[in-house]
Amino acid sequence: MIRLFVGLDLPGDLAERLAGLTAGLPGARRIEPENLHLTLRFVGEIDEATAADLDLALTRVEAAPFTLTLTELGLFGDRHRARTLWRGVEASPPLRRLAGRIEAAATRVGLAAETRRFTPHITLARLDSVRPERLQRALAVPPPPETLAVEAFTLFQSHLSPHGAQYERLVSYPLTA
Ligand code: 2AM
Repeated sequence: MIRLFVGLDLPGDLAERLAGLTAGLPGARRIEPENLHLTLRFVGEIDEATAADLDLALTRVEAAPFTLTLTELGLFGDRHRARTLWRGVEASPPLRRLAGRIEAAATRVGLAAETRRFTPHITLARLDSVRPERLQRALAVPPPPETLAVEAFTLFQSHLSPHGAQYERLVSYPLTA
């Protein structure tokens, strides 16, 4: 079995700037710049044969390159406990289209359809029981504008460990006009 997801890799300089946004935040376990990414489709544990089928289906996904705009900082969690700090991404039509085609590829190879709404984001830090109000001041400052030129998408393998997950880039699928 192999734990996979499909996402967008980030250029190193952008990843460094994004990682810098969470420096010094209370209770934040920062994601290392080389692990930052945007998930388009979480796959989870699948067998090697299905992974090979998925790879083939992903090579057939067609989409033109496009540019993404990064948006605000935000939190997942609840009123009492923030769990994840992320930078949002504009859910533009080309991004939705690409995610939709990847979803279609995933269901074609027999994966269960994704039922959760697509909320594109780049997770920057995991938070240890931080009360959301402790982060309000940091989140109120708009982060510097950033864009991302999307010229490929990537199949990642997730390696879980007690020190946090490491994401290995397995295959890059170029977008062509
Ligand atoms: P997250 O950053 O919001 O946690 C690898 O785990 C990537 O897949 C992460 O970006 C994670 O999003 C995303 N993901 C989506 N659904 C997931 C799930 N059910 N379990 C683990 N990761 C998931």
